[in-house]
Amino acid sequence: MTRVIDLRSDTVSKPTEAMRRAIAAAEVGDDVFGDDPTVNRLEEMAAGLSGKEAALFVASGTMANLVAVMTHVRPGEEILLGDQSHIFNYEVAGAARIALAQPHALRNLPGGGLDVAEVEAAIRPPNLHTPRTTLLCVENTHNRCGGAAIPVSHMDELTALAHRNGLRVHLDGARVFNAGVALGVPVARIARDCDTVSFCFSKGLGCPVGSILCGPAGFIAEARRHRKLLGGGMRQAGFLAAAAIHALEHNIERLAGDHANARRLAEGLRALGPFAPNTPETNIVVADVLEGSLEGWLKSFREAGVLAVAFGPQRLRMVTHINITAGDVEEALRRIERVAAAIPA
Ligand code: TLP
Repeated sequence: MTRVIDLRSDTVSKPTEAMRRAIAAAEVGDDVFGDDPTVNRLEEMAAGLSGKEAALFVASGTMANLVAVMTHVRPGEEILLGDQSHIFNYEVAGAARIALAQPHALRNLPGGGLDVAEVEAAIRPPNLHTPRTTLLCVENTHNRCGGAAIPVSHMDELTALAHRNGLRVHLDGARVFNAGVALGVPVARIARDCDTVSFCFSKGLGCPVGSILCGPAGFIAEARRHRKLLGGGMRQAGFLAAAAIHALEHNIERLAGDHANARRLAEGLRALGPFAPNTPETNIVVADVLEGSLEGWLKSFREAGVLAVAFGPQRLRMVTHINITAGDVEEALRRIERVAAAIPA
């Protein structure tokens, strides 16, 4: 039986033996009572790493972003965000349906950022008729923009503009540790002027479950109420927090290897002809399909034991992660090459 090489997402990774031991050994308590020592330790660590006062452990990146938006805005206020952002495209319109915010999507630049003049023009001056613009959401790394790592200089431009105009800034940093490794700067520097930042343990960091929202202590206290409202108050969550602590201690530096694997994968795909991949800055490869149908390719890949996902009408995505070795990338490329050779020109 051929081993399946699963590149659908970094969310598919399974815990290492060492992480499983950390989970089994976790000291736990009821976190809704504030009694779980492992969750408390994780929240302190995450606050420290992101340069914020406090943090809140949540079930998912989607919950982190929703709780952030609910806590930042009052019903009827407007949030500015990229038209390629995860919050706008993939979170079941939670910001609109549950936080009652009006999302105003602005064109994402190819590198995942936003045009400063377009952001400025979108901020509404006070007027009886218009919604108040109160929040700017930024995503780094940027998933749909091929895992682009947004440089600190652009983060600073956007936060300065937002703050000059009285807006707050939330960073969806689901993969912000990939950004930190790619840019060679601490996560606290990337998020320095963002009011809040969320990041995921269940992606490149290799955990089974969990994300975290970091920000000022008062904000996090209110966010804790919103997490409870959403049904996200977990009890002996220390089992999950233990995995996250293990990941923060062991799985950050290794992300550079995932990035190298993604670059090699993109290079190999490009050499085949029918695909036009990005030049990955982090662990995400997106490739336009130039010949043949996307569905046809995905099916042939699957039959050859390589899993990828559709990421647009004629685009596929492959993501490297902790369970994918450099050898797996070479094997995936060999399988794809065989598939491509079998398809008549
Ligand atoms: N992204 C998933 C899918 O939903 C597309 C993936 O496989 O990449 N922010 C960003 C930037 C994300 O990429 C994701 C997940 C989330 C938030 C949401 O995280 P979860 O899946 O934990 O709710």
